[in-house]
Amino acid sequence: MSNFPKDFLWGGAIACSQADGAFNEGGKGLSTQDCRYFDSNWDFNTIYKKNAYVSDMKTDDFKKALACKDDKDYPFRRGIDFYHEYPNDIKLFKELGLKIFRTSICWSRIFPNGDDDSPNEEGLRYYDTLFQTLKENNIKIFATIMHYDIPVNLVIKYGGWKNRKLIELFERYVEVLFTRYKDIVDYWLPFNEINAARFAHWDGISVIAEEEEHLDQTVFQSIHHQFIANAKAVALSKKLIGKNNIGAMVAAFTIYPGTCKPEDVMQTLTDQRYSNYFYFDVMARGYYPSYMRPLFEKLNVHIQMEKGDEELLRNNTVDFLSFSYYASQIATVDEDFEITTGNMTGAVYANPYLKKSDFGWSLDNMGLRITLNKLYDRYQLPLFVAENGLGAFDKFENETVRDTYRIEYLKKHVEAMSDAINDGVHLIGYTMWGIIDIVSCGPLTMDKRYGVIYVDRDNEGKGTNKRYKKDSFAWYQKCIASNGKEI
Ligand code: BGP
Repeated sequence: MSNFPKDFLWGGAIACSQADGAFNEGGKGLSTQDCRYFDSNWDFNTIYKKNAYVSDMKTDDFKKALACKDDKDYPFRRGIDFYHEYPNDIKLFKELGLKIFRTSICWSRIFPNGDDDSPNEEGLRYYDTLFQTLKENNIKIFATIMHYDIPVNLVIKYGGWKNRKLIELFERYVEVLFTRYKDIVDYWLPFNEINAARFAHWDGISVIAEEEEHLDQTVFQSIHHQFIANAKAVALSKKLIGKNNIGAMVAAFTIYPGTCKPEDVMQTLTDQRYSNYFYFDVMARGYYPSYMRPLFEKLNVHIQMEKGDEELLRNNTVDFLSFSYYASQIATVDEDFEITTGNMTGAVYANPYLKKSDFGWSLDNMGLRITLNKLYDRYQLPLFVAENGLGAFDKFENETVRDTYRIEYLKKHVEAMSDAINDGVHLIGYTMWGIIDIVSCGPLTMDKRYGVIYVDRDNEGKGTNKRYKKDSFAWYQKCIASNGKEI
């Protein structure tokens, strides 16, 4: 039994920094994600077990990256060469039957230094042809405007998102995109996982944590700048587009109380507020929630607001909410649960009732149904699952991958969405994360694969770079063709 509406948007998602490559082509400037260093000699057991977020940039590593002109130690500089391969990849997406494709636009392709007097026409032409090719294949476009990567010059010259100047520069960037692509892009996301700032500082706000005297102040002030930038993007969309298609996105941390002890239930509410609701509240309700005051006092954080900020937030809330969902976690005040990992978090309590992925993430399809219901109850806005998928070690044999484990995961999460729709949730779409294998965000490896399409490329970038269909390709193709009935 499937409850999906007939116009449900079945899709797939990638991020330009993890897929495009061509880091120094087409007039592109170096971006912050091009500077994330990778060493094949690292102890990957530790990295995977701790989800050691190898992204939190260090001063020396940044200097080294700026001096390096090749992609050997920088996997995001090569990705899977989507920049050149996309015409063939889109043919595969078409064969899959995708209704919508989510990718991000690379700020440093459009403004190589972020503060250039005028945009880079060659960068715009790349997106002209990419978006045109998607449209010719009858695939809608879900564009993320900033998915962790900004021009490195904005870090060197301004210090990243802690500098309020980035609001103005982001607004210029958004205005160019809305003017050029308002008739071809169907859904816009100004920021990917705007709550990343607290967990992955380099990815979220392009700040080098070790250089910050008062990191909490920097984090929340930077997030404020992104809230204002988001509101300005909403205001611009009303002026230039008028289609109510601007969304917010948060990495959903679905949290359960470790026990029925009331203190654990209160801890769960607090954690859920601080890690998720805070971000959606500001962008969907238009003001800072009062429950943040105790946290700001505890962390000695004082948000510097400028005249007009509060009004801007109140008058420019988003049209839909989206989130990434991979796993759930636990909150508890004193029970000693086993420690495991999760998206962006190096250590979370493991749920004794749930199995874990190859990378320690707690597999919980019911958590997706719960998240959808809780968000819809709270905001009564259309919802979009912008990321969901299973990162796993795939075994490539006879030109395919027998990924029954991924089919199992996806089947259960499709059922969870169907149940949520039956519960009354207004769910408009689903873009499976890593529809094609790309460089993973945390560990920077190809080994951690999400795709229904395999890419023959290893962690060092070696391989034919050819694409192959995994067993999950045919499964997803049938799921889409039957609108979620045949899974
Ligand atoms: C999210 C990011 C994506 C993606 C995903 C999976 O936080 O928005 O970019 O990478 O995490 O994480 P990973 O690739 O580390 O498994």
